[in-house]
Amino acid sequence: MRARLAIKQSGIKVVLREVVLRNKPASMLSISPKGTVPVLQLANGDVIDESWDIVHWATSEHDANNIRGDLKRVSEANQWVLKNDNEFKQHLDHYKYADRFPEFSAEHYRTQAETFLSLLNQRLAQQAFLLDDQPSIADIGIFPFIRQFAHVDIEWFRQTPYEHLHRWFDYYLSSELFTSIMSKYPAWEEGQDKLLF
Ligand SMILES: N[C@@H](CCC(=O)N[C@@H](CS)C(=O)NCC(=O)O)C(=O)O
Repeated sequence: MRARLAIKQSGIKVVLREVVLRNKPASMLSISPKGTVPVLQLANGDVIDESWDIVHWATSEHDANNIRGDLKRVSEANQWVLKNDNEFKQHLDHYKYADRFPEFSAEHYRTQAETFLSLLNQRLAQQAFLLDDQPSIADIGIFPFIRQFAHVDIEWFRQTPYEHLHRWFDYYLSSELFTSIMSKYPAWEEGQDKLLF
């Protein structure tokens, strides 16, 4: 989702092939054997198969909405996303799939994840977005994970005291950007007409 958000924001057009994970196309596995999505193949044949790398590629190529900024901003965004991907994501997965991790309760995993929520909330109490008062790659890099977390138990999430995080979350949830990337596409099949995203 962060790759789609970044590509949309950048203004670049790519050809989209919707993948159903239980039926990964051989052509995808041949260029990225690790078998995760998203995968982006460039015109020169190079392959980028990490979502955050795709965010960097798209916003470096073209940054129609100026969400990338200078090196200092990029480096700060990297630190936030590293924290998200290395720490929060694990707690999120445990919370979301708590039945697969029965050593502890879902509430336990949720409490662990809350450390990150609280950090985001503190930051968002001081400014509109994660890096400053302008949207950045950090915001679109992290929003999809907060959305996943919130939807495990949206009523619980809504009654938490993280009011600044709620405001930021609602901003992205109701944004045209988010709506524009949520369209459903049919699974790609060999011979299908090219679909521009
Ligand atoms: N670190 C990778 C993680 C990608 C990832 O795990 N994607 C999931 C879908 S959201 C996936 O493709 N899983 C493979 C599967 O379920 O077979 C990235 O950010 O691109």
